[in-house]
Amino acid sequence: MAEIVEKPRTKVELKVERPKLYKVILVNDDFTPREFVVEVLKAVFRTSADQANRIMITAHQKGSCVVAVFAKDIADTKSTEAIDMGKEAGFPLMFTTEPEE
Ligand code: TYC
Repeated sequence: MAEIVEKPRTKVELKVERPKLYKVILVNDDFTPREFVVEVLKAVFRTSADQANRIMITAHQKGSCVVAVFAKDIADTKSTEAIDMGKEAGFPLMFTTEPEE
C-alpha cells in the first residue's frame, strides 16, 4: 500500500529587522584647534567644508553636535578613526556614539 507523505505544515516566516542606526556625536573641548576639527570631519565623515564648519561651531557653542548616523559598526569605526587622528596630532578630540531612538 502506498504511503501518504504529508508536506510539513510549519510556515517559516523570515523576519528582517532594520538594523538600528547610531549617531556619531562630536564633543567640544578647549584644546583642539577649530581648523583641525573641520579637517577631521571632512576626512572621516566626508562632509563639505561648509557642513564641517557648521558642525564644529555647533559643538563649540553647545557642547556637542550630531555629525551623522550610521549602522553600528560604521559609527564605531569612524569615531575611532576620528579620535585617533586627534590623538596622533596630540589633541583630546572626542567623538561618542549612541543609538537613535
Ligand atoms: N573649542 C575648540 C576651540 O575653541 C574648538 C572645538 C570645537 C573643539 C568643537 C572640539 O568638538 C569640538 N579651539
